[in-house]
Amino acid sequence: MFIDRARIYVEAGKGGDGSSSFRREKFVERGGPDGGNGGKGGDVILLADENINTLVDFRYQRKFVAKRGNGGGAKNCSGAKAEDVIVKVPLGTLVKDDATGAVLADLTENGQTYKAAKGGRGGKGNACYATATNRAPTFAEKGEPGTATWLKLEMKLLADVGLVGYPSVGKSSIISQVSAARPEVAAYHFTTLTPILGVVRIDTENSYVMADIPGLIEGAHTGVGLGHDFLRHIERTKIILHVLDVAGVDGRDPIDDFEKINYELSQYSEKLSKRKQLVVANKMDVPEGQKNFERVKEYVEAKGYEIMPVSAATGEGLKELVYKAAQMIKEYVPDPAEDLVVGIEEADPDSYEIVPGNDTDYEVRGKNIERLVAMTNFDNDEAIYRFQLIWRKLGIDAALKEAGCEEGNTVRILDMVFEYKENY
Ligand SMILES: Nc1nc2c(ncn2[C@@H]2O[C@H](COP(=O)(O)OP(=O)(O)OP(=O)(O)O)[C@@H](O)[C@H]2O)c(=O)[nH]1
Ligand SMILES: [Mg+2]
Repeated sequence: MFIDRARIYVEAGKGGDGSSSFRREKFVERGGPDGGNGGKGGDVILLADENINTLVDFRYQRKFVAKRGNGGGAKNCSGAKAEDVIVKVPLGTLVKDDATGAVLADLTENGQTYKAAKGGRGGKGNACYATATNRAPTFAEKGEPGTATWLKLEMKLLADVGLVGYPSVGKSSIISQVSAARPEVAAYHFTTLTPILGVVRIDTENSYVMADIPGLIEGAHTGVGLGHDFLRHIERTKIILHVLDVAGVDGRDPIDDFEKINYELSQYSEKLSKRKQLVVANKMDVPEGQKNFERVKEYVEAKGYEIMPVSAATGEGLKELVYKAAQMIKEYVPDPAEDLVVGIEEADPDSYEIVPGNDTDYEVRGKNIERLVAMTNFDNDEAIYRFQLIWRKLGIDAALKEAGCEEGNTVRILDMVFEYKENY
């Protein structure tokens, strides 16, 4: 079975908690604070590796969780950073956000990496909080949570040439003649059910990859037949070989086929409809083929395409076809707009929103405020005091009031719920 999509879960490690500790020395009754910082949590990193060919392994393992950083210790000992988790993926893996579908990365080169989940920063030890006015802070910061998310991995076949056409026009016959690929060839429609790759070797320096995909029919772009999924496979090819049964063995008209397939391509994506096309008039060994060829050629050329007569049965014209395709691949100039990776714009981390809560009157959501809550030890008065300072700095008090929050209302931030007090 051909697997080219996977859904995986990545979770980075939480930062280690900072330590709260005081020096103990023989003749010093009360030493200064010496709690060390926690270590950073492990990242989850995707790594493009040319030795990986499919996404099939992700059927067996789909969760990748990095460890948390070690906690800080006494005597200013920092906790150790947790190891990163490296996930190897094939070249050509497109990484998407599972929820939004936004493209996060396009791993096309060997060794290219993408940080899929970011380990949390270690919490600061109490030694960090000593100031002139507070020489003995008792609180330490907790580690920052790591990020976690579901990702969609998609691997498109990195073929240079895609064969498209109606079922039974001879796509598989052609690829099996020009490459070592041996797809099944038969007189019934939809013989080919999964895309197949073949390497066309011209000489030691010149070779390219051809993709044979299942036949397309009307409505393919909406998913009719087997088309929908497979059109994806040729989205990135440099050229398309549009194969016609010029003999009309099936009783269809090659010109009609040509128009219908092009319509399907254009409906599937604008990109595909603009892709360079070479029309292949197959089955020239059949007398009907010879008869139809001039008419089809005239029509196709008038539309601005080149056409080549071949016969997969006798091998006639295939050599010319293979060279012509190689030349077109060389001339291919990628459209810079096509490979644009859409970055995700990060919201201002200090920003937050106040919304009605599910089980509370209000809920505050925002990156930094949530981080602050996760990293604060609410059992410690000093930590709470620091929390309140930042809280005020962010202006959340005023914003809550503006949103209509009144004395005694409940407010949630992550898993912390508190009662709102005015002028607190
Ligand atoms: N006479 C003749 N028959 C051919 C030629 N090429 C293919 N055929 C026959 O046409 C039929 C279909 O060929 P395939 O190569 O399986 O066609 P396909 O386009 O891959 O079809 P699907 O995979 O079903 O989309 C088979 O019976 C082939 O033997 C040719 O050049 N001449
Ligand atoms: Mg086939």
